[in-house]
Amino acid sequence: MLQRTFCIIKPDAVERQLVGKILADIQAAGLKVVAMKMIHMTKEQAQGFYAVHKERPFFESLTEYMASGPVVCAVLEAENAITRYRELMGATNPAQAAEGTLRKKYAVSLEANAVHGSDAPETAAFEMSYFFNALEMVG
Ligand code: IDP
Ligand code: MG
Repeated sequence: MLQRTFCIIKPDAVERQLVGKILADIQAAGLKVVAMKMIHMTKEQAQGFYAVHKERPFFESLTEYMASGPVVCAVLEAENAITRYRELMGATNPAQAAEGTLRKKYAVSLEANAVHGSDAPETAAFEMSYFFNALEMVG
């Protein structure tokens, strides 16, 4: 099933000039970029994006971090894009991420873990529409 998923290259990775490397890995894995932009979120925008986590103890720190610098948002398209991109990202905690995954290669901590990816079709739909309108997605 041709599917779309939502990706963020997080502030720590943008700061360390890893955008090109991460996009190269994403494309090498067969995921096609169909929308992309760089933004610097406000704290409120980060809180809205991560609203699903608002009761979690790390919510305050996470949203502060996501608003701490620019990020690159993208929509990726492929067969089974959601699962494939989650596999490419690796485990949330880079200490547990498998060899070759984006988080193993590029993350610095559990919070500053380089990349975001949607975890299900419903979250992918919400996340894409949070940052992109239909005119901004090609194909
Ligand atoms: P995911 O990004 O792998 O889907 P989630 O559980 O959805 O992981 O958590 C969202 C983000 O919140 C993580 O990517 C990470 O940046 C941060 N995070 C998750 N758990 C913790 C924690 O225990 N401490 C600090 N930050 C966390
Ligand atoms: Mg998640």
